[in-house]
Amino acid sequence: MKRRIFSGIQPTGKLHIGNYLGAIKNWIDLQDDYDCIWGIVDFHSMTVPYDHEGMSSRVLDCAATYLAAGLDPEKCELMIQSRVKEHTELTWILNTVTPISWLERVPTYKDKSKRFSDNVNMGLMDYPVLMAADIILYKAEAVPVGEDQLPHLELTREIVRRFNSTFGDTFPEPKEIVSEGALVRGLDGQAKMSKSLNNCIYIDETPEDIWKKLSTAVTDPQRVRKTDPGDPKVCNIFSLHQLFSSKEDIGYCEHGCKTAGIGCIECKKILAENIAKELAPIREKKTELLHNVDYIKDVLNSGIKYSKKIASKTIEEVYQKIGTTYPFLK
Ligand code: AQP
Repeated sequence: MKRRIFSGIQPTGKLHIGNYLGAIKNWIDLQDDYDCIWGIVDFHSMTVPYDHEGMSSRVLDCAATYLAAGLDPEKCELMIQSRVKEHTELTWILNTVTPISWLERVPTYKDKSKRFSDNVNMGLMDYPVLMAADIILYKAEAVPVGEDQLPHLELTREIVRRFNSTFGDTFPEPKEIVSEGALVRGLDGQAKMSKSLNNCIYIDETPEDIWKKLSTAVTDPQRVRKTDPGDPKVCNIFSLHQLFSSKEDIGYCEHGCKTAGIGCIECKKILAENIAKELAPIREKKTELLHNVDYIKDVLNSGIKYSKKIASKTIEEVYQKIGTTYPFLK
């Protein structure tokens, strides 16, 4: 029996290279060895203001991106969170063992309640509990995530411990599998690359657009003129080279930057070419897939069916544990 893992991405917009490196690429590497369920976590995406009319096309876009990037439905399951109602059912139950104080200290809650201060809703605060439910509903033993998600996962373990000690051993404590592109910064060179921050290179970006975005991206702020030597360690463009470029290109740019042998434009051009080379096949495959929506529909329906089977079994067990089976009704 393969060990099970679950992870998901919220369809808040087109997926970017942070999602690709921090999540999807890692998922592809894991799909041979684990029983994998990859979610499109649409209920999560409702915790900040969103365009409800565009939800359906964002979910479809997300599924097409998963498949185009290399997730193989022969090896893993793709599903939509809201289609497996047990996710929200378990969230409610977990809410009853989760102190509010645990949620108030979550970094993304603090950040998003500042950024969306006119809509600090219960869902935003409850986001980590829904995430815990997503994972433990499938009794997933591990969760592949980027570094930004580690506090959420720690909270999941705390919730599991609280549930198990209150109602008896039910859920395993999920471990993290941290990906290589653990935290991709945005084109501003500061914040995490985020769909909601307009600092992204999207996975389906054309070579022209990749270049347009990189050409104005922030580099080492101390390097004002081409003749100033730069410091690759503080340059986000160099961090991206490490994720997309060959050893030779990385060495060439590192040396050229430190010695002022090359300027930032040349360094960015090499990066733009390397990113475009990696993303081009995904973009092409995605366009092809979006012409075959029936195929995407079949993949999702099959993943939803698979997930529901496991989810309903877990909920049945949870009902036993929490005392809501009511034999007198039978
Ligand atoms: N910049 C990033 N670097 C590395 N990994 C990242 N991930 C997201 N951004 C980066 C990884 O992608 C998975 C889920 O992402 P998500 O879209 O569900 O949530 P998010 O982290 O909130 O992503 P965004 O783009 O920042 O969305 P918005 O702006 O809508 O909140 C996770 O595995 C995460 O680690």
